Amino acid sequence: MRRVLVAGNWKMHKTPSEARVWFRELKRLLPGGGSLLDSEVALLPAFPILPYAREVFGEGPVAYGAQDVSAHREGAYTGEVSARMLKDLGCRYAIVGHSERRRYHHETDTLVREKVLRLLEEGLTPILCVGEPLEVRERGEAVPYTLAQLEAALEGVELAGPERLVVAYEPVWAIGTGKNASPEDAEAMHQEIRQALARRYGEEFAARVRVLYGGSVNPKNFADLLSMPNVDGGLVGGASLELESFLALIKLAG
Ligand code: G2H
Repeated sequence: MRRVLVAGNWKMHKTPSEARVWFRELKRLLPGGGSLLDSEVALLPAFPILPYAREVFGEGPVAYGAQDVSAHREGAYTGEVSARMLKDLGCRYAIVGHSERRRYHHETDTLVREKVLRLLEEGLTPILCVGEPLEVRERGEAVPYTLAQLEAALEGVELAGPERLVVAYEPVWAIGTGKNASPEDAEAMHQEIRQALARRYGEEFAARVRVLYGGSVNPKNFADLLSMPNVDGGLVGGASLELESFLALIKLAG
């Protein structure tokens, strides 16, 4: 019912020239250039790389998108990139609310919600990141903390369909640390997220929204995570940077 999504969040890695070579190689190595996969593959590189993603992948099966978007539509906002610009570049997705943005750029739930709205207005699908820091998990408050982020980002947000939203559960303590959540812990949180989506959008709708896991996904732990009924793919950082490991993840996703 839900197509597995393997999304590579490159963060601030690779130059445009490096990425262009990498994209061509990926396309060459994917079965049918990606058209023969059951899963969906998406690449989320830094903004200056996006024109090369369009050049190589165009409107083909490999999707691409951005790691962030402005909360504003247009105007005097130096350094910002609008959803309209991303749409013009052919982006299907953009990450919002990644914990690195929340932490280093002080992004609030209110801002994250505005970004979700800007993306939806332009027909892009937000990959909405939620997840708790270690101290919150240790206090036993991971679920309410994560669901509060989810609820705040989706407050009053109407979705034209379940494919218009992807949620990524990324426990902060698992990001780039080599320490992933256990498949059971991930599944428990994904169930909570889906139930919260069901309360807001209805059971049937929520059953079709993809919920990804993110945080130290690698070819060794991905199969176990994917075997969980509510884990619909991965938002992958480090392991998406090398062709070999990214291809291995895609193979596991089918
Ligand atoms: C979590 C993830 C990608 P990594 O941030 O969103 O990165 O797989 O390196 O933990």
